Amino acid sequence: MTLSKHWQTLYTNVNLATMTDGANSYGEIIKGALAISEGKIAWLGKVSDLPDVDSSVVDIIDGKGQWLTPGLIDCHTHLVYGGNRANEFEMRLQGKSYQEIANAGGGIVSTVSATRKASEQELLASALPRLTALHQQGVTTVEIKSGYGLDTLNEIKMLKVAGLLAEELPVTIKRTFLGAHALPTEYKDNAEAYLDIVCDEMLPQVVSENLADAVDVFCEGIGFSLEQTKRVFDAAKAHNLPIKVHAEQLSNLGASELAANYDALSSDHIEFLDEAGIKAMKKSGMTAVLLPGAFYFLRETQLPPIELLRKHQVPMAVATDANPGTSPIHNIHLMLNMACTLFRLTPSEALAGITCYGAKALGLSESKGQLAVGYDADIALWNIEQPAELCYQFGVNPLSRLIQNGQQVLMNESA
Ligand code: DI6
Ligand code: FE
Repeated sequence: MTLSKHWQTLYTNVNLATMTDGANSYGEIIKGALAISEGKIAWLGKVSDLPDVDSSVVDIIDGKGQWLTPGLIDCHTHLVYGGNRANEFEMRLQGKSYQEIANAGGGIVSTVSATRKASEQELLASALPRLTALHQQGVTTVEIKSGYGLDTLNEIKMLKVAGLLAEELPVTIKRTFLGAHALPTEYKDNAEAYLDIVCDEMLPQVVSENLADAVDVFCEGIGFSLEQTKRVFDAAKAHNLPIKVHAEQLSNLGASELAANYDALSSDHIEFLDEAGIKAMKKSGMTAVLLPGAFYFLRETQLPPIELLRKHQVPMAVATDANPGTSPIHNIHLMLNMACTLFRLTPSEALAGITCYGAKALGLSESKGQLAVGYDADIALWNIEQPAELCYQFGVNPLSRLIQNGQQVLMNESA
């Protein structure tokens, strides 16, 4: 009996970027094949090493020399929200800063009022095209944060909508509770009382309804202080939820180091991260999530400490940060390009950032983000001649097929 008896699908005559070697290389297999069984990758290797395959049982697909990569992972988004902030975009172009707009009652809290007004159905309808855009670019896993409800009812509503999106599209959704994103106006001068609600009311309810896979905090001058962040981390820990943090985006408050003490999954943004923070992240096995869309959109000049992250071998993920205020960009291909052009990542580092390290930032590195036997068969087929094309060109979509859990979910003949 050959192995292939159990296979459902075999992609043959493909090149593979397995992404099993971190950012060091694409983990290439040239003239390869990949077999799927029961939603998992069952075999991969050179075509010349393929066992006999019974074509009456196995669906054989000729990849015609195209490239397979893991399905892409966008590990940091806020893509469920009401309204938009084009007006603030105009204000910024007239000279106001993001912080000035936030302090004047715009910014996150303006999206909060639009999100509170929207029904579940309205939020679902507005989020769907954003998720569809990512899906059509080859994304098979997306993380979505709450944080525009800022009261129990509306935070729960956002997380429910994020869950409903997975019924609309074949995308794996991981949800993150970001109740500590900003202070709602009704608690303007009373952060501690708001955090009582976050920790003692929202979080227990989110946990009891199983609505989140992780907890995040925006630790920043315009967000929450280090002490306040610690409160939320303690509450997350008490509920056994993994921690993520928006840290060191506009200043260095030491939130990455704090998060490292809580064995957090990732610290995200990190333009102002210092070497002490990087060492702490390395020690606790955290992932650095780079968000070039927000850097670009805010016209930041402080670059994340890429060279130090490399030196200390902290894995770097890359994500869209899709949100209405600082990264209204629902395009993972553009993030690949920006990670290279703005942050000087190599194409293999950038691709690792939205595959194996995107998975790691979500605690999924054992099941997603790599082409390896036993991993989920979330796979993208690209009409490209070399993997660097995914980073190099932008605006033409070379995705020709997308497979999620072993099922083909997209096919684009014209790619
Ligand atoms: N950092 C960000 O980039 C987003 N949230 C955060 O904590 C911005 C959210 C917004 O401006 O709506
Ligand atoms: Fe964010």
